[in-house]
Amino acid sequence: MTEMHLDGLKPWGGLAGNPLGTADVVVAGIPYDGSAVYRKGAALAPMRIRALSPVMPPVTEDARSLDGLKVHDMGDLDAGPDIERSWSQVADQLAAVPPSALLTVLGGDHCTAISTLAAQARRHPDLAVLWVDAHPDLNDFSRGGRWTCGCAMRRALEVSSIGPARVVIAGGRDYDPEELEFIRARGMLLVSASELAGDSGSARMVADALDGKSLHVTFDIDALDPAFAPGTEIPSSGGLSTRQALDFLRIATAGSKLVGIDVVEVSPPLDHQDITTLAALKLIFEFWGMFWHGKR
Ligand SMILES: [Mn+2]
Repeated sequence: MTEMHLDGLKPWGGLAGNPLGTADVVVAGIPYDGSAVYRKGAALAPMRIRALSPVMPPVTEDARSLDGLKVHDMGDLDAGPDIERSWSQVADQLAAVPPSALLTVLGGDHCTAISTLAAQARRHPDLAVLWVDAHPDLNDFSRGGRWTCGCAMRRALEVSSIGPARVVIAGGRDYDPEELEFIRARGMLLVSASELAGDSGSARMVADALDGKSLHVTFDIDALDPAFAPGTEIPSSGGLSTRQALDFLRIATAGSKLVGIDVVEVSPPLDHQDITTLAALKLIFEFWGMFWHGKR
């Protein structure tokens, strides 16, 4: 692979380096992929995302500056070899971030969201969640265990006490029958990748469901089509373009108070010329723009 020249450029578009107490955005990595059953590699994502973060200009795609946005990067949090044992310690560290800051977590496989959502539920008791993913991850038991990726949301809801009705799933296209059962029985809103690709009506329906709520977005990069994000544990065809995902996020979160995002399942060893890492960075910077400009 040809390495990128980043001489003279600073991490996170030059926005980082502020103290935790005054930061508008706090970044943390969870370099863990012990729950990935198909292919590993997501543990290397925080390092790669950080390494390439200097290429991002502190300006959003709609030509608005992120100047003044204070970012603090607290580094990586150690989940050890087994998230079933470590999720609460990781959650404690994230929960200590002042609630006024937008939390930005770099996974890890999707089971790192168990810690992230547990922390967010403590920081924001009225939390709603937008789960953007090709898969709902709602199995009680999947592919040999209860703490595998196919169970990530099921475990996260259990340990965080977030009610399923407070979660919207978007971008879905691969389901286990048990998951659909759970979604129907709990009255969850599921908007498929096909519906999102169709027109903006389904994005506005999601916006209605999330209106006025403190919102955390957990973004599994496999929500994007493999053409746009090939470096992931289990690519799923028929997904969103990065363009569709950004437009969806903008519409769906317009009426919410944004409190955090985690981007998971980026797997640098499976990537091609960093396409997937750069897609993750684009999502993060545009989300920061939605947060920053939405506050003003
Ligand atoms: Mn997932």
